[in-house]
Amino acid sequence: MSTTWHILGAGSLGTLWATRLARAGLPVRLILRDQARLQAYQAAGGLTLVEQGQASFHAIPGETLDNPEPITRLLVACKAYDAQQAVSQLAARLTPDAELVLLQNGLGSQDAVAAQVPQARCIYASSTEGAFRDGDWRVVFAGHGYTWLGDASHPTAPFWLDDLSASGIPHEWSADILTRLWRKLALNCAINPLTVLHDCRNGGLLQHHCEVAMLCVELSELLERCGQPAAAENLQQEVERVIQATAANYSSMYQDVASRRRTEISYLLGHACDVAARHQLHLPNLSRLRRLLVEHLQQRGLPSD
Ligand code: NAD
Ligand code: KPL
Repeated sequence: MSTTWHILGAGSLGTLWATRLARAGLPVRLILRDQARLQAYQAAGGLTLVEQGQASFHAIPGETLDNPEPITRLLVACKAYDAQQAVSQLAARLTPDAELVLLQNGLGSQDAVAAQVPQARCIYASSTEGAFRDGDWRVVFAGHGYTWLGDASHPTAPFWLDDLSASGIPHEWSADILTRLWRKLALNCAINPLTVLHDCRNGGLLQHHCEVAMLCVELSELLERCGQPAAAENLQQEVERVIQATAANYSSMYQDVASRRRTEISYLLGHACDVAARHQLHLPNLSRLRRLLVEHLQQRGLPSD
């Protein structure tokens, strides 16, 4: 009998995982915030996955955070700023051998979650898949990608990666997950805030080559200082490649600001600046970028943390 996948965070990525796992015949349960959300979900009867224009319906059972059933496998698919609090609400339900998969972008939230549940194994993930919701309980699979998973303190891959293979979720066990997360964080720091401040698509940054280059120099210095030299290798080249390859896209931070959603700034640029300060590293361009971004968010009445 397969272990049930509990999914915490019925948003874009959580429902993208839930529907694919359920489609493969695996047991899945969605954890909703409260009784009102559960009732709304039950009225819909399940989740709809839209993939290449084709919609499929999945009647996945739902429950609230305070359901008494124990949890052995938990996919945490909340935003970085919600993950710690959401997991704390479930801590008492985790079995002694519980395993958590943390899908949050950036860094900082994963360690906070792991400290909250020291008895559980926390597996960190970094994903380049893309999904968005086009209605309540509907998810559109927008960008095929890859998910790397790893556990910096325990190199053995869990046996349940087979569930991901069976579900068609492209993935790889990574021995250097922190390097991957730092590299993605650096890419996001070099691109996303500038797209917000210059009000442009990623490709618009081709007009701001020097600004991008100066950020890459400082980000590389930071990565080297905090023990991640591999994440610093050819960073500027990679940033330029991503800007070219995604020139027509708006960055995720740009989209958050445009839709007046809270950004994950504290786990991206904020985390980079905080770690630099801890290492007494003076990075003037990165600090200025953070200050300008915070001002920009505050002027628009958006949270700046
Ligand atoms: P989302 O906002 O669509 O979904 C998060 C969900 O968590 C929401 O439904 C929210 O209501 C729920 N939630 C928050 N607190 C909760 C609580 N206490 N109890 C129950 N539910 C709670 O976010 P998303 O786009 O799926 O992103 C999740 C994470 O994955 C982020 O860190 C994001 O950066 C990362 N990510 C997203 C994508 C993507 O394409 N969407 C791609 C790669 C990485
Ligand atoms: O991941 C991204 C994002 O928009 O969050 C890219 C496309 C790499 C830009 O930083």
